[in-house]
Amino acid sequence: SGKERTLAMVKPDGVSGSYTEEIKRIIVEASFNIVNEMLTQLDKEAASAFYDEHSSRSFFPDLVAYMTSGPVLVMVLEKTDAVSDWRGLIGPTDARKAKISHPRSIRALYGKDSQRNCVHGSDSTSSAEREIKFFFKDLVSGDIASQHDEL
Ligand code: YYY
Ligand code: MG
Repeated sequence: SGKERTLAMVKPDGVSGSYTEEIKRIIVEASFNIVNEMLTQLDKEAASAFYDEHSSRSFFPDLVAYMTSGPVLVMVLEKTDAVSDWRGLIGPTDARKAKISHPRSIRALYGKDSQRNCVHGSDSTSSAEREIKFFFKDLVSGDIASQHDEL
């Protein structure tokens, strides 16, 4: 099929703020299929590896501390143009800017600032492939039913 997959995550502020159900409703209403999901807790090593591309940035230590501060919900979303459509739904990185430029985006609705922005989305198809493998090692293609046993 022409369908594409992307990695979505509700970050610690989203889970602790009880926004998960509202975010999942937005996802389903936008015609994404949630093909896998997992509630997990990142440790320092995992958060650092996930955001490795930002390891030299000044915000990195704070980002890792935030990402390890509580559980996250990771989801694999599928639809045509999943990567760009999910990025469009979540809005700009800085939730304060999102509230002005994209007021109906998920980051505008539930995020707080450039760090506590509630959700993640892969920024390209190659990032999506890496990030899906990062969390769901066996979910490369084909049968995904067995993955649900681990929820
Ligand atoms: O892909 P996206 O999440 O929209 O933004 P990135 O520029 O890739 O940054 C990843 C992540 O890093 C962002 O979601 C929050 C955090 N961050 C930050 O804490 N402070 C910044 N000034 C920029 C990004
Ligand atoms: Mg990014």
